Amino acid sequence: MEYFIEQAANYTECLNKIRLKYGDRVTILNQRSIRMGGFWGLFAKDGVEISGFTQNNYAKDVRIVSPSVSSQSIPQALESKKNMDFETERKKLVEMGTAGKKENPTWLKAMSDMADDVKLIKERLDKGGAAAERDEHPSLARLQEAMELNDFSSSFTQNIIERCKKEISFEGLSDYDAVQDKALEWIGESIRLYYKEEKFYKRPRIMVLVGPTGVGKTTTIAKLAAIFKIGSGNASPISFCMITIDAYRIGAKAQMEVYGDIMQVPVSYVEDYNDLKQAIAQYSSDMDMILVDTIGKSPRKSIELGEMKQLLDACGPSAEVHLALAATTKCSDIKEILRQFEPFNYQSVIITKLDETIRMGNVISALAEKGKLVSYITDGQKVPGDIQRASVVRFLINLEGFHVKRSKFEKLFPINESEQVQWRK
Ligand SMILES: Nc1nc2c(ncn2[C@@H]2O[C@H](COP(=O)(O)OP(=O)(O)OP(=O)(O)O)[C@@H](O)[C@H]2O)c(=O)[nH]1
Ligand SMILES: [Mg+2]
Repeated sequence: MEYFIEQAANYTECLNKIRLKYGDRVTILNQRSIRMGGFWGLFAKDGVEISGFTQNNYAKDVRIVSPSVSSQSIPQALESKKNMDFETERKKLVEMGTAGKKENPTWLKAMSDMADDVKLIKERLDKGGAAAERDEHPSLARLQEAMELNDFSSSFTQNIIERCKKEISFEGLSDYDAVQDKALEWIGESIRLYYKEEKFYKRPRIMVLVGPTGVGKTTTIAKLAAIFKIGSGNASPISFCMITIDAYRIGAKAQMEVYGDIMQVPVSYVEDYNDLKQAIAQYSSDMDMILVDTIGKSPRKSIELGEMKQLLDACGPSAEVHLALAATTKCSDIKEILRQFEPFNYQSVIITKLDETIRMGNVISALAEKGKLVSYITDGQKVPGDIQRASVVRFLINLEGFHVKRSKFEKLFPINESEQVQWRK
């Protein structure tokens, strides 16, 4: 009996290689995906490694029995396999082979247990052990972990990791600080901000907020109203009104009335397309801006969303639609909401409830993958205080486990001063 380890580009090729060298009477102990060649996962190619032993007495066909490492965790198992003393293993197998007559129940039980272990290891590797097995550079493994901690999607994370491999030299990778700075720069570049110069707005500027139930649309409308009432940055205060089509829900009218009273601005309630058209026509002559709050509909109710879309058509084609989204939503749900609200032709996304999460990777990944722009972020229940113009740095500093050099990133991603919200004390 002879122990062997063979590598090839794929499983079939590897098996052929083994058959050619050792014939058909071999027992396969283990197979695993590997990266062949290169350093630390750089320039390496995917491949397969099969280990086993030639077996003259028992095996008729190629078959899988077991490695003896399965009671360990996957990283431990992989590590101990890497460090395996093959000579000792070989001796163990020889002993098992000679002592292990087919009729020996202890031997058969051991073989059956080991086969179960192999199955377990394979399942675990299929689920996620593969990443641990890839033999990534320690800095890249650390970066990947940090990104996973922040709920970045796996495709977004992989893009960043691959970019590091392509664009950072081997020596460069050993400086983790520099690697995470580069990664932050690329993450920052993926965040696209919505910004439109004042001169491009048609008067009256109509701003509509749509979005799922309870994300903070009405509260955000009130916060925006406060910004326009007070004036932000260099912009002077403007005249505006609020319209809501959320007149039926218990408390909705009262909520809007309270904000209207605080802000001393007119509030209108509309029920259908004609009402809305009439209200807009009425306000158009003396208002600089009209803020339209909508009913929170679950993105799953596409028929109701369709009705709302028809109603909002009354605002005309120049109306600016913003989609409000809670930062606490998971990445796949954000992508689904972005898709469901597509018929509204929203120009930007407003991220609400930033204060309720420490993870921003979900939002950043989903917006980048769907190519969406972000205009405002809100981070608390206080009206008017908790709202800001979206900025790349604001997203970056929210990331857990990254050290963000604020001044460096503020230079890289400057904030347009005139657009900043400046609250008067
Ligand atoms: N923590 C936190 N809470 C917020 C934020 N914005 C809104 N809220 C709270 O979220 C809850 C729902 O806010 P609304 O403004 O009524 O949400 P909505 O989207 O208008 O809800 P519907 O009209 O029912 O769809 C309220 O309790 C708000 O105070 C925020 O940025 N952070
Ligand atoms: Mg509301």
